[in-house]
Amino acid sequence: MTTELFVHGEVASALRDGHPVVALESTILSHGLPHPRNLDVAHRLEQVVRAGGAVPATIAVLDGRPVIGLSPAELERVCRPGAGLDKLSLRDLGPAVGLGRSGATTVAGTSALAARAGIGVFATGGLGGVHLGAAQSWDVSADLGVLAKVPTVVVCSGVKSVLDIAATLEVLETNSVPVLGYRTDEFPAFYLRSSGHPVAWRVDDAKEAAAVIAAHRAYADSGVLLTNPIPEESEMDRALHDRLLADGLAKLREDGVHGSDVTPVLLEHFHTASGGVSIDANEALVLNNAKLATEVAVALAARED
Ligand code: PSU
Ligand code: MN
Repeated sequence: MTTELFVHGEVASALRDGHPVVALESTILSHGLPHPRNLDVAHRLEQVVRAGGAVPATIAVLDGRPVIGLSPAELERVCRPGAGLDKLSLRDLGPAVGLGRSGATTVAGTSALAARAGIGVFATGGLGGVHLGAAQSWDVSADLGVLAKVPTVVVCSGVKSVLDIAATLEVLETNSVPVLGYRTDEFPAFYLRSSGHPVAWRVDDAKEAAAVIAAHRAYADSGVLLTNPIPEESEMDRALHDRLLADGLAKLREDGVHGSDVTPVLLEHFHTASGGVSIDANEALVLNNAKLATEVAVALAARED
């Protein structure tokens, strides 16, 4: 067994030369999007990062080895139906590596590995958060705890309204994680551009975001959350959204789903019950986040500090 990271050659040389690198997670591919769309999205995410002038590094654990920057064959493996990949949060990395397993990494798992590799900017779709009813279930995603202690920048479209958004924002505040709205004053709700909850800080371009991130680094070891609303033309109809949400929550209760299965089961419900509308929305927002993350990584690399 080795706990060493396997950093793909292209990623390693970019890091060595101070060129911008953007980390991408794999749970959204293996557990969040259906095949073969997931592979298409995986390729397009990497293309968006390259087109913006950075090197993409999709992250997963394969056969007990944390891989930073999946090869085309590895990307295909992660997206393959029935690949049997576990969903790996930070608590799962030790067991997966120690036992020689394979799994896709969540925001928590990806951020932790990316930071170890020296990659500070990471793009995803939605962040995990405080689940509705958490006062009883204690279901609070480890994504929040990792943002509290890992110096990462997570670019996402907020959290889904299947979560308790107000409580999620409180936990981020408690953990000294600045939440930035990109060209918005309101925290986005994934399929919808706004949750109705204000963000504390707003930035209007990547340069401003980079200035905030660089300054934050001087005072704190926590991460930064840069929230980017779904593009207007891809926003989901609110009535459809509300119906899917109510039905999805009822299904969770009926089927007794809990723990790490909650998010994948809800996503699957959204995808089938909307006839694919939610998949289009998901794809549009994650590509848009990869584009912004790339701009921020480029702006950070261009700074002198
Ligand atoms: N939200 C999404 N799509 C996703 C996830 C969240 O819209 O694919 C995934 C991410 O990998 C996130 C994880 O880090 O679910 C959070 O899961 P949990 O709530 O079990 O921590
Ligand atoms: Mn959970």
